[in-house]
Amino acid sequence: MRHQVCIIGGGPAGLLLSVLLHRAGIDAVVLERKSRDYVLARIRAGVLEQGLCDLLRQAGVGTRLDHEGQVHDGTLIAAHGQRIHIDFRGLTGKAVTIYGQTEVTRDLYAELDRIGAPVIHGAEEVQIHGADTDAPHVTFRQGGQGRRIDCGHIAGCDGFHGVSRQTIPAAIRQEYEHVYPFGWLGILSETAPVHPELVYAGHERGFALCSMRNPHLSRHYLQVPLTDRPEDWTDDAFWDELRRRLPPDLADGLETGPSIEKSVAPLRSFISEPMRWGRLFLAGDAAHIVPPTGAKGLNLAASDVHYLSRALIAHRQGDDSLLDSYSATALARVWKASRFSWQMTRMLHRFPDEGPFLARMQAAETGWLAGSRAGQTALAENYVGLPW
Ligand code: RFL
Ligand code: PHB
Repeated sequence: MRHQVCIIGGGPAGLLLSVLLHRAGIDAVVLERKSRDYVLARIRAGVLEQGLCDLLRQAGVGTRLDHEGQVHDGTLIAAHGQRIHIDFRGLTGKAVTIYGQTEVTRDLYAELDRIGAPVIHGAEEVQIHGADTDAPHVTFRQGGQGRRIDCGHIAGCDGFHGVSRQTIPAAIRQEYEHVYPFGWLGILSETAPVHPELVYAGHERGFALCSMRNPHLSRHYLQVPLTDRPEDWTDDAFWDELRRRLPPDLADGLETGPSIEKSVAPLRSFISEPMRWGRLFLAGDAAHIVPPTGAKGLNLAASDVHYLSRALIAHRQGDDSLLDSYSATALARVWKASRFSWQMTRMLHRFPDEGPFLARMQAAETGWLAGSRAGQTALAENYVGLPW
């Protein structure tokens, strides 16, 4: 089998890249280890920057987003006794859109079906060969049978645990990692959001976030020790703890109900450089992970895909300059978003191993933010997304 581009991983990065390439007349195949149902059952990000929304429209998958996505002009930060409304629209002229990653993925699959672009599910033991040569190929097993794809370029969109990054020799790879000493316990419930905007709450008991997917579906998170498992938390215990961490008026209005999903995710910052080795290009979580506090994971995957798709399109027209600058261009944005996610995490969580000094620094930071238009503008500018 031969395809111009072989995309490893059928998460949002791989699927979006495939749609964009096909629209430009480039033939790409996606290899995904799991089933489509499995991929669509994953509950993840919910906040889309304008850049990602525009890219989805450009990919021809913006219709449902424009109907069902909720535009949020601001967010509420309730921390250390302060209640700070960050007016994205007033401070930056931009907003974010609430639309679940699951829905983005569903729309991308529908579009790939419509245009007849191949996605191979159940691809096991994927291996990349000759990425540093002019004739790379990928092998895998499907239903017990060995298969091979010859291609011009390979896009490694297979997430943090994928094979693509590991294919780059260790001597070439430089990895930067910061692991946080806690995780987020998240639940999805068929309840009304507690507030029209997202609420980021910093409390001495730990961080909490009230998010949503639509007016009848809420997504809430609590900072928990890394040792906690979802089954350690009953729904009642979750709601009780969330109430304790919210400002009293919001806690009083909190609608509770049974959880329909519950999971714990560890928090880490991770960046692997470079994002290119020969004809292999990494995009999304395969190259970097951010803690979810700044809602940047999915959005960074999208900016990588934007840079990579335009570089592969330029290559077909005989121009390799964008492929050559891909890694540096993508990483420059990745580092800035990682800094923002790290700083938001640092400002709002309880760090169990650090003493009262950090707590006072956090209080000073939120106190400053509450009274500073410059501080709020800086936060808003990063939250709505730095330019691509
Ligand atoms: P994905 O979504 O991880 O997709 C990678 C795909 O590659 C497949 N795969 C392989 N396929 C073939 N062969 C292999 N060897 C393979 N290994 C893996 C996987 O099955 C999968 O389908 O990466 P992508 O496309 O780069 O997208 C990135 C986003 O998914 C990610 O940044 C965000 O979801 C991060 N993230 C969150 N971001 C937010 O902004 N807000 C959130 O609330 C939020 N919650 C989360 C998250 C990430 C999580 N992960 C990865 C553990 C919650 C979780 C649990
Ligand atoms: C979510 O809705 O899942 C969500 C929103 C904002 C974040 C992280 C997750 O910062």
